[in-house]
Formats: sequence, structure tokens, C-alpha cells
Amino acid sequence: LGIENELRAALQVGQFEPYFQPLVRLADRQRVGYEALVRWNHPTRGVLEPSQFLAVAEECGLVDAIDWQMYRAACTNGVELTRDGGYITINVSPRHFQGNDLDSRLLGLAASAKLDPSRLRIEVTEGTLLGDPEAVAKQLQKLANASIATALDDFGTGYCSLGYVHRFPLRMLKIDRSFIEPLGGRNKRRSEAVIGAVLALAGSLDIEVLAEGIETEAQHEALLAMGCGYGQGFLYGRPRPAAHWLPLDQSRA
Ligand code: G
Ligand code: G
Ligand code: MN
Ligand code: NA
Repeated sequence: LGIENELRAALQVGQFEPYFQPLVRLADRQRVGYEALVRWNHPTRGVLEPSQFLAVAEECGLVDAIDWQMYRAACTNGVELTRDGGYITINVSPRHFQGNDLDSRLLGLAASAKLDPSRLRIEVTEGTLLGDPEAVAKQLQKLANASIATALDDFGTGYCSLGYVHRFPLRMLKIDRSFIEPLGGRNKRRSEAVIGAVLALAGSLDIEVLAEGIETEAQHEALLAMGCGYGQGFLYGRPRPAAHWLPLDQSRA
């Protein structure tokens, strides 16, 4: 069976599902949300990560279908995951901005999953903002009006200047983990300067800041001391199936 046929068969039986990684408030390490990350629950090869199938899915033109299958499941799982507050995020690629209907598609999905749209956020990368800035800003504003907030993912790895991002209705900046990795080590000064600048700008624009890829207590302490509000990383939890994060007692009202 060729890989393309295998992907099509997997789509048909619904083998693409979200794993959820906690997003935490650094001050008390409480979970404020979860990022949904796609996995292929392969019948014989086990649970596959995006690096093992997204590139080939892209070549076959199947990523859109995989994305929407994943988003649907994420919204369904999101109802329980956000019952006590918080939100889930999904990664939205630039392609989904090509039509003019991302807001209505996401609202439709949330409605059929019975997920309050304010419990759903999207993550976009700098490349998405640079593509067709005016059109994308409009789309993000429509989403914001529908109470679906946007986070800028992998911030610092693309070509967006700090001054550029204020044109977009963003709720959160996610600082790429390449800036977090050096914290607590010997080469931390440059990272600290970048993170400090991001925190100052975001603070003045009233945008939340999350540090990605936190793996050590030293990184956690450094970010907390700098005034960073939120974090994500193996220190707090790896991506896991929704059930891993839910209370065992499902009987409560
Ligand atoms: O856990 P991790 O290996 O899941 O994710 C790797 C990359 O795959 C992330 O950088 C993320 O941008 C991308 N990714 C994760 N989930 C999705 C998804 O649902 N759709 C798309 N298009 N990309 C995703
Ligand atoms: O969407 P994005 O590109 O930000 O996807 C997040 C990626 O980062 C996922 O592949 C996820 O598994 C990975 N990740 C999350 N936390 C950590 C961490 O603490 N360390 C490392 N190395 N990777 C992480
Ligand atoms: Mn992301
Ligand atoms: Na990221």
C-alpha cells in the first residue's frame, strides 16, 4: 500500500487525533490552556508525530483534510478540557487564510462540537502574517469579534519585527524555544535581551507572552524573574491524549 493510499485510508477511518500539551501560568504553574498537536494513530506503527507524515501529506495535498479532522476532534475534546475554564489552541497554516471563510468554518466546528468559541484559540506563524497582511488582519479581526483569539507561534524565528505585530489583533506571543534554551546556561545574555524586549513591547500592547520549550527549573525561574506570564514545555507536561488531563471521575455534573 503506497503512503498516499495509506493516508487516505487513515482519513476515512479517522486515525488523526490531537494530543494536548498544557500551557501554564508561570507564577503558580496552573494550567490555563492546552495546545492541540496532531498525531497519526497508526494501526501497526504506533502513534506518529507530524515530522513523520506531514511533509508527505503536504505533497499529496492531504494536509487540509488532516487538519480539519484534527480540529474537529480537538473541539470535541476541548469541551471537557475547558470545563473548568481555559482554552485549547489549534495550529492554523497560511493556506486556511486563502479562502475568506476561516471564521465561519471554525465557528461551525465549535457549534457542532458544542464548544464555546471563546474556549478556542488559533496559533499562526509569522509567515502567515507576512503573506497578505491586510487580508490576514481582517480575518483575525473577524475571528476576534467571534471571540476566537490568536497567538503568534514560534515568535522570533521569522521576519516579523516587533513593530510589525501591533498591526494584527493578537492575544498572545509565543516566544520560540530557541530563545528559551540558553536561559540558565552560560550564553544566556543575548536571549535575555530578546525576551526582555518582547516582554516590554507586549506589555505596552497588552499582549500575553508565553515562553515555549521550558525544560528546566533554571529556565522557569529565569522567565518568572523577567516577568514572563506563561510557559509551555516538558517541565510542565508533554503532549498527551485528552483523557490523560481529565479527572478520572467523569460523573460530575
Ligand atoms: O509535537 P510536535 O512534534 O507535535 O509538532 C510539530 C509541529 O507540527 C509543530 O511545530 C506544529 O506547528 C505542527 N503541527 C502540530 N499540529 C498540527 C496540525 O494540527 N496541523 C498542522 N498543519 N500542523 C501541526
Ligand atoms: O506549534 P509548535 O511549532 O510550537 O509546536 C510545538 C512543538 O514543540 C511540538 O513539536 C512539541 O512537541 C514541542 N515541544 C513542546 N515542549 C517542548 C520542550 O520542552 N522541549 C522540546 N524540545 N520540544 C518541545
Ligand atoms: Mn504551535
Ligand atoms: Na511554537
